Amino acid sequence: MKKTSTAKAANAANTATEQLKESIIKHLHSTLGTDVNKASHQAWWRATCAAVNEQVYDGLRNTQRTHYEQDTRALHYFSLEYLMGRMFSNNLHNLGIYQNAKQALAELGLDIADLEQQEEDMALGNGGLGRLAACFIESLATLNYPAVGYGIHYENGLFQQSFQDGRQIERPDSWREYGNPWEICRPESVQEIAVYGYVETVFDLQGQMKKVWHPGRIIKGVPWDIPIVGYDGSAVNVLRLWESRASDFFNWDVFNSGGYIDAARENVEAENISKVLYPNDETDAGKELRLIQQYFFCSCSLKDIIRRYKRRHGDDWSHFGKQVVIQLNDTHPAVAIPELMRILVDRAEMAWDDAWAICQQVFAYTNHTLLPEALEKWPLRLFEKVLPRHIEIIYEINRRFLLEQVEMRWPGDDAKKRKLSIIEEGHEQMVRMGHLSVVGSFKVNGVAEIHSKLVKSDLFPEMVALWPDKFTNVTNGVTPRRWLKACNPRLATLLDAKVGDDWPTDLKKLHKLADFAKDPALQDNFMAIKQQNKADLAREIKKLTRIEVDPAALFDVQIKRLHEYKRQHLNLLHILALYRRILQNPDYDMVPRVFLFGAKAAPGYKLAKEIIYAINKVADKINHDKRVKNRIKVVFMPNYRVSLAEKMIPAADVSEQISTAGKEASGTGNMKLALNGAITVGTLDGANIEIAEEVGADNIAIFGLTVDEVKALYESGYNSYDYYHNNPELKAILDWLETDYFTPGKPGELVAIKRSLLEGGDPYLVLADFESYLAAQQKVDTWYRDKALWAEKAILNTASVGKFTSDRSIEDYVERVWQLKPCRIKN
Ligand code: GLG
Repeated sequence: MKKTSTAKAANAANTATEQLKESIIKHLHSTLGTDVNKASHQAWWRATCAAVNEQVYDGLRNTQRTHYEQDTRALHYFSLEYLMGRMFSNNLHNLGIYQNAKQALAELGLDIADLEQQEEDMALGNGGLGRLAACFIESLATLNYPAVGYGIHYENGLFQQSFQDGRQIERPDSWREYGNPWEICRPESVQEIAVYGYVETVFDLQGQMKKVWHPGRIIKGVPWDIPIVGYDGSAVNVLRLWESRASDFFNWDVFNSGGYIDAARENVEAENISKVLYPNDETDAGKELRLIQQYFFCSCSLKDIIRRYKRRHGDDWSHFGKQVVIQLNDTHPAVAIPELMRILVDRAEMAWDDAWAICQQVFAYTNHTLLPEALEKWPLRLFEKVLPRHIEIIYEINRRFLLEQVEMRWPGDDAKKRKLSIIEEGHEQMVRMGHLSVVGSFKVNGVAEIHSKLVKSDLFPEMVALWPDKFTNVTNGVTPRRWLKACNPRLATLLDAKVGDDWPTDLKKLHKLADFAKDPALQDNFMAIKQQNKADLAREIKKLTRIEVDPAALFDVQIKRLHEYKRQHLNLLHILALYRRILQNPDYDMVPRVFLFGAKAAPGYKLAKEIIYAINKVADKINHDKRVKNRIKVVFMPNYRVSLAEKMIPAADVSEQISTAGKEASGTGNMKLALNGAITVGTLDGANIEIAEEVGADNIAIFGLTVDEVKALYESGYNSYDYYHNNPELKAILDWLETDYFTPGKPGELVAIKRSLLEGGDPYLVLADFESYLAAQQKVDTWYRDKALWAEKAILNTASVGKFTSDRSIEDYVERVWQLKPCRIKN
């Protein structure tokens, strides 16, 4: 019985492989217009994508039809960023045809790994916020929730990074220069939006006052759809990204009056809107183009949602709030709130209160950071110029809020009004997008327990007093399909055998592994896989940097955007301490370590770039110093991005999560690394706290000040010089940076770091945490010497982090915010 069913399965797989092979060749001929004899890897890759798309599109049609027939309530995720990475292997895995494709390609004489490398990363995001959006839309499809992701179809994603003499060089990232096989242009769903101009007050025949906006410019939004394939043959949802173009209608006017050149110029200006992603992470851009980007995609998306709603409900708005929920990914899309009000009040001629009631059913807001420099504020003058009607609407939202909420609660308290007003007073008036988001949303969430608590206590305490039920937490998560199954196939296969193959959709199942954590056989298998992954990465390191590293060494990984609060320079100080100890004691006993960094610095963030430079210079010195005898290697991997993360994470032994407590809202790299069996060296910050709860204190190296201690230290007056003078090792290291030891003939080149830590006041308490950090690293060193002990800890990390699947995050959102129902897709 068993035998025949296995035979049947094998037959089915054979047929699937055969069909795929035929389809690939068909597409090589008819889509790519080339032949097996002369096709490049690029052509084979594209032909394979086209073959895969046949199945993707089936799912897409079925999903769209089912959603329409059942008139489902749907989530609309509004995000200025989606950090998708590559789609190829994920689509294959999620369709359940990875092995078939691998086999089909092998029979055609091709290695699937070579084809995977053909795809450019879709890097339409900066870091955690954009990658979270990507994980979420994948989980939504997997869990069969009706959902659309909305964003911008940037022509250039996050810049490509290289190093020249250790310094970061940025180059544009034209990811779709030769087209992208995963996207579908939908000219039938083009939208037009307006900006600039002026507002006229008119009176209708009944004497009713009306506001009429006469726009200064019309811009066309062209939608590109990226199908998002759920795991295990579930739904195929859509990520809809808007590209800006000059409006045909507008151009003709100028053209007819003889202004061909002017028309061409306006064309360029319109197209600039979706030209480039702002490369800032955790800082506010505050630029006119950025505001227009935000408004452009929000307005296009709202019109798209309304068009779809009207197809079913016509002008009856009474179901809108039941059918539509919009999640604002940070404040970036907050302008959607006044835009929906404008559409309802000015266009649909709805009474203000009715329109506001709808808004308050529709919007929810996720806060991703407490850093003041990231909280968006727009100069009122600029807002007025770009969106003259919206600023009036914001005034009215604010007037009612201050009158009906703030004044009722704190009568006569002008200080409260000043603090809570959406308009900030001062020498330049500003629109506070965080305030607007809270006032306009029915739910506000932070992204980890501690962060959500701080959002309430430190960021919006008065808003909490007004609306205690509005605030909630949803701890972030990551998709185990990409971040384990696809990126770490060796470990995935082991897990299939040990806990069953349904862990990708039920990550808590990994907990079964904990029972075998002490089993020498499992330990051997687990660590052998880690070893192979490290050997693969070592080859990649050699290829990218020409540096040779020993896969037997401990791989210590810090991968994330470069930012002072993330403290890559604390990591550097540890490296320098070890190096100095080796120079002072040639026999210094330490576990050989490879320190791996991956990070892009915002092009305008000077100190971040100095930190990259310093790490590269120190790396160069240490890697060539014979006295080190390979006990330390330092590698800064160029152009860190999703596809590089997929190679680094499976090979990590240690995960560096060392932000100043209270600064990292959650982190998600911490989750990916622990899931792949890395041991965290981390502060009690963001989701590290929850990771520590899950894996247990013995399986994580926690160090440093807590959030409360950080606050107390700031309040008592932190003086970093105290640490400098009291710790001779620390002092020696910082002084070292001032010499020309790492930059021969050019003393002082690395002094920026020392300056910021001393004269600069050390805003992120690097020196305060230095000693405790080194102690934690010493502990890790000791653990690593005991192979069985280390294996047990690594296994327990993988076993214990089931909570951090993005499926759980999505279920939390559904329950606490979105109130959606899953929808089974009919074939
Ligand atoms: C933020 C935070 C991260 C968080 C991510 C996703 O800094 O801590 O994990 O969003 O919520 N701006 C970010 O990347």
